[in-house]
Amino acid sequence: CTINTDEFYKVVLELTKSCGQLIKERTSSRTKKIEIKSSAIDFVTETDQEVEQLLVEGLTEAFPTHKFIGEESVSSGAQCLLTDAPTWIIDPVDGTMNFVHSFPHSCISIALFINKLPYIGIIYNPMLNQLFTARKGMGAYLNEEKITVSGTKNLADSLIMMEFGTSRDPERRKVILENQHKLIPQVHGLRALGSAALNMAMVACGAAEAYFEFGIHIWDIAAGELIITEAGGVVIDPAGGEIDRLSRRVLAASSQEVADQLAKELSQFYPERD
Ligand code: LIP
Repeated sequence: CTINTDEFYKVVLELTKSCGQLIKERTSSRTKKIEIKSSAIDFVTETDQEVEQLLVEGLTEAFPTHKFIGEESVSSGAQCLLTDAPTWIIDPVDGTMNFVHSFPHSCISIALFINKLPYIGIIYNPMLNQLFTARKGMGAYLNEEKITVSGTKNLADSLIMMEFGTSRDPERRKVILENQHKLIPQVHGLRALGSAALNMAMVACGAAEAYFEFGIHIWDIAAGELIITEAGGVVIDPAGGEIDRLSRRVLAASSQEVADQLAKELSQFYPERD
């Protein structure tokens, strides 16, 4: 049977928009309260925590049986468990380092999974007023205008998004540098917005051809996956083959062809699973 997500979508969209205003108001403040998480360059701010709490409270009030995987709840000890139950997967501020520096590329990333599959995906950057939305089988949108991937089929014609991550692990750094070294002479260019979700949104709207990263978590990519696939792109494992959402690895692209060509070039890194 088909699942009607109208009410879920209506509620989450309102909550996301109002939490976005909070992020926007706070972004230029020079006195953000910052704490360190997994490494000296992995931060959480009081805004991350507050936004996650507001989203979880609002959604729980509307849908008391729904489950959650939230970045900040998991880092304070909650389990990262994806079951068949309707589950909201939340990154309250994706691009926290950008937010800390008032670099205007941070967003709320929120997705609803049911039976372990994405049904709703929203990525909202309130600083630049970019609202990316998708619902299963209903297409992808930027500020209510339909978007599609660029359709590029050659790696040589591609703009590639990649990241430096929030870990200073030397092995990971080596792989990142190897991949830059290999790709620079083969593609149009490399970019890093500092937010997995916004990198994926760029692929979805045809502004970039691919994005890959090792070390992300399911909350960084959950909404982006649906937005990209609804826009006509693909999301796979960086070594090729099906995405494993808890493996902390992702490759998203404007076409299967670009995805396969990129996967073949990449040096691989396998972080510890979630
Ligand atoms: C960040 C990602 C970014 C990645 C960082 C981090 P956060 O999410 O969006 O792409 O490089 O490792 O995971 O911590 O700002 O929500």
